[in-house]
Amino acid sequence: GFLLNLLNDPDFRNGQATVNMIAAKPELTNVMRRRDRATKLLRYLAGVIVNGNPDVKYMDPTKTEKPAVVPDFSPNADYPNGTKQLLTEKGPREFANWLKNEKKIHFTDTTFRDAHQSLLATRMRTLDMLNVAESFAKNHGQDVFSMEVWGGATFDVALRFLKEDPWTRLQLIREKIPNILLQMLLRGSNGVGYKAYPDNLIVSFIEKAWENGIDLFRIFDSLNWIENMRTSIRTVVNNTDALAEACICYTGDISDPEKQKYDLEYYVKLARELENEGAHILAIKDMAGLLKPYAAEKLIPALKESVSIPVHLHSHDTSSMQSATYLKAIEAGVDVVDVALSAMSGLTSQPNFNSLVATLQGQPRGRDIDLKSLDRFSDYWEIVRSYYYPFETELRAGTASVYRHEIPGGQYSNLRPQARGLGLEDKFDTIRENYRIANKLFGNIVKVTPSSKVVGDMAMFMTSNNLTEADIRTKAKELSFPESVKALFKGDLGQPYQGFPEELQNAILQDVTPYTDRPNSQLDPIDLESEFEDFKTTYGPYVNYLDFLSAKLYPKVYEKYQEHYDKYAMVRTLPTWSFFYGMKEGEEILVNMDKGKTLLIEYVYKTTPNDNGEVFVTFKLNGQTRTVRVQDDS
Ligand code: 3PY
Ligand code: ZN
Repeated sequence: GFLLNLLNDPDFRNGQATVNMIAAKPELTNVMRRRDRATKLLRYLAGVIVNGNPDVKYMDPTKTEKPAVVPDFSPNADYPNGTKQLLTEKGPREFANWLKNEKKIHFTDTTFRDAHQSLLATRMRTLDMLNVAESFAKNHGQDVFSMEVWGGATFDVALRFLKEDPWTRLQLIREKIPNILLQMLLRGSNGVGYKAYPDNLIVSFIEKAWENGIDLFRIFDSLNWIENMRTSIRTVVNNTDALAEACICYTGDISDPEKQKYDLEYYVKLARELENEGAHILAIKDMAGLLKPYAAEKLIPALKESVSIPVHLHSHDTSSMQSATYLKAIEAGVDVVDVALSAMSGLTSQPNFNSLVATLQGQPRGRDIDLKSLDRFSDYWEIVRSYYYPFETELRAGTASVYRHEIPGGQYSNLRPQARGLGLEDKFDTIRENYRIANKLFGNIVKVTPSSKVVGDMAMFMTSNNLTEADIRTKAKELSFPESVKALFKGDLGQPYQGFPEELQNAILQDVTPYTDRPNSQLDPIDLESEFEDFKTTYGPYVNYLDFLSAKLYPKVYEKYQEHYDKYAMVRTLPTWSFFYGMKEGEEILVNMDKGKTLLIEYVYKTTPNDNGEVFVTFKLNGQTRTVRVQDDS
């Protein structure tokens, strides 16, 4: 029983480390560990009850938790076959051909990734996705082309703020959604981080992401520099059976004669190159929502004529016009569009799935989807979204200003809290304008993670130091620029189209010599095997190879995550309301630890702090009284 239980435990299930762990700790029993984990969860809850969750900056006492209703499904019924089965049957090349010949439009649902990254600062917890995943896959498994569930900022935020393991998230989602393609966003050589990593780390990361559930890798580079995407595309194509979807990041405006740098020819050429690199699917990644309807009407047919692979369109509705863009794109023959369920759509997120389905009903490219059911899933998300109120952005309406500043959706929603953090909230308009100016000074670059962050850093720098465009041009040699700006100009993110503006580059870099080859070729490969052995020596027998990869990508974040895990165990199992806001006296929660094992936790009361500032918090754990001591930080 012990071995099987352990192997079934998703937190310990991945990789050879499981075997090592048993070998190293034969005396360990599952029961002991479970009891220990329950105690740790009580310690976590007591901490939040007394001191709050450090990630929640303000708590609104008028808000209360409402139950989110999961739409009906039969736990015993089979999943309908979907694109996952089709990919397995056909293989990636033939699957892409099938997609290209489809008459009806296909939908990617971004609710589990980009939607919450762009609306809720990426804070959506695994639990809230898992609760609805099986029902969605059973009710709509035949309706959805893919679900974007991983990558982008989710990896970092899961570890850093939610204190949960992103790999476990992927495994659990895969388990509940065995029939729909699972998609991730990969920043090429930057992986799921903000800088270039050694090639062999990227290769290993992709292989493991595939083994753990990813079927479609959407690969981009923040400067549209193919050199930074090649390793990723090749790895997906040669080392996995997944789909390699390569992106052109859309910037500027091909319909604006004033914005000539990135014209139709530029995109067509890039698309052809990506096809030649071996991509199965081409994506247009419109990260800021700049692709206007009439521009789409030109771009889509031009791309469809120039490449023979299917075309997948991604946009953000910051301007509020992007459903019109989708309609034009669908009429022009785009193969797949990215949407989010109503309650998680709009503004800096993707256009509205439900409404687009309704709009296309009875039309030649429309799909026959049970809209009432789809709406029930939106209802679920509407309630769940309310659990995340501290992370909501202040945006109330779409804005045409996006065409001027070109700030990506995910970044735009983050900019105000970031400005607040720097004491610049009342200068938000200046920051947006400085973002535009910074981009101009940089020579009008593609702006998406991580290049967008550099432009954002520059905008903050200009704003907090009251610097104008003329100041930068004339005084650049005397200024101490943010590190990220220096790194960009040095070549650490790769080479922008048509190069860097030389004068500014010289002024920023001073004595440092820039380089023009791939940032990865500046980095030595990692000795993965021996470093993994060292890693296990440092962190003990419980860690596995996937943890090791997390630690290689985010060393400090991983270390903190591991400390948290050692103290508080699997906090991802706690209901979201308790995780963020603690509990009320007399409240009871159910916590599903692992298969079939449930804890019933009641919060009974807490003492006032004693002279040492200690508070004693009393719970009932499955009916037994337990008291936890917490230091009051106030
Ligand atoms: C990311 O890289 O996280 C993005 O969503 C870019 O648009
Ligand atoms: Zn996006």
